[in-house]
Amino acid sequence: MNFWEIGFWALIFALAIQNSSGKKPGLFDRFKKGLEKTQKLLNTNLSELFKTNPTLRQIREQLEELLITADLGVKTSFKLIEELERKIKKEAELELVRRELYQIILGILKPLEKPLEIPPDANKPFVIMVVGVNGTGKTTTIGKLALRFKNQGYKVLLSAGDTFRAAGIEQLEEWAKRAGADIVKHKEGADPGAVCFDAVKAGISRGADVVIMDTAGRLHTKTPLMEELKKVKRVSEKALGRALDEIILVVDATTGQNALQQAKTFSHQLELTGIILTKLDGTAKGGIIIAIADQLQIPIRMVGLGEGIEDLAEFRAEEFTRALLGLSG
Ligand SMILES: Nc1nc2c(ncn2[C@@H]2O[C@H](COP(=O)(O)OP(=O)(O)OP(=O)(O)O)[C@@H](O)[C@H]2O)c(=O)[nH]1
Ligand SMILES: [Mg+2]
Repeated sequence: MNFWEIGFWALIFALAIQNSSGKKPGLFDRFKKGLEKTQKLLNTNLSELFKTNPTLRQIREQLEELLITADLGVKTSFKLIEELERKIKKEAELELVRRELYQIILGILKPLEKPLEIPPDANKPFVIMVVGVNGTGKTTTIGKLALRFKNQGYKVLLSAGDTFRAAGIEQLEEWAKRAGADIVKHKEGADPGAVCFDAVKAGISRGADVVIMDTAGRLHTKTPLMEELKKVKRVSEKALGRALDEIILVVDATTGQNALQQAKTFSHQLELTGIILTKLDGTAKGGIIIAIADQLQIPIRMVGLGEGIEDLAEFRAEEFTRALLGLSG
């Protein structure tokens, strides 16, 4: 081989290695991994059941139990089964049940698929307020979103609006550093409205593309939190001179039906534009997303699939439902 041939083959080899090792897993694979527990719960039990040549009634009973255990909630589970019964009248095979379930679940989720993006014609800065009860993953999700927007080429500014929890400000600062975003903060105990007012003003004067506001997360049953959040919203809108672009509720999938309750309460109090569901990776209760979508019709924007900064995926109904039901990608 001459010099050029060696060079050519070395290049091909290098490209092949880069392709095989540097390729990020696709959305379906990420959902598949994240939804492993819920998928196993549904599929292992269904497969076992079908080995016994079950009657339609047995299928119905077992499926009812499984869907409720996967946290679809009684109402949504019944609705699913009723629809399934309309389609499958005589003999049911496992594959047929799974395919029909896929279509029914997709019918619920697809209309609510709306990943969180900054529209090309958005006013600058695009302002996102993040709310939710304590510990659901708001601050972590803001860090993940900051990186996502940063990677899309946007200038990102974070607002340390959780002045209530000790170390809440430092935690957001840490995420800002990791994501390469700017931050506006006051001291612990400061008025969160004032922090967010300053952050929006800073976003305008510094030419930020997006401002993401963290907020405190005491229990949603306490009125003062809702009142405080409404005030933060009012004050930020005053600074912005228009309505906020997004008010996103973060709910923790591992809390199952509580997550549904939180979504109900928050949507009554604030004009939510969407939900981000976190901690799908650690739970067999991934079905909660279907219950929320079915009963509240609030768009599902993103899902959290781990604690790392990259562990945030846009919600896509087809990939999600396939992964949930153990169908191939
Ligand atoms: N496994 C997993 N853990 C997550 C995810 N998102 C957040 N967490 C973890 O959940 C815990 C709480 O996250 P935070 O971001 O502090 O939650 P928060 O809503 O800001 O909490 P408060 O500020 O106390 O209201 C942390 O340990 C996070 O690492 C996720 O998608 N998957
Ligand atoms: Mg927080």
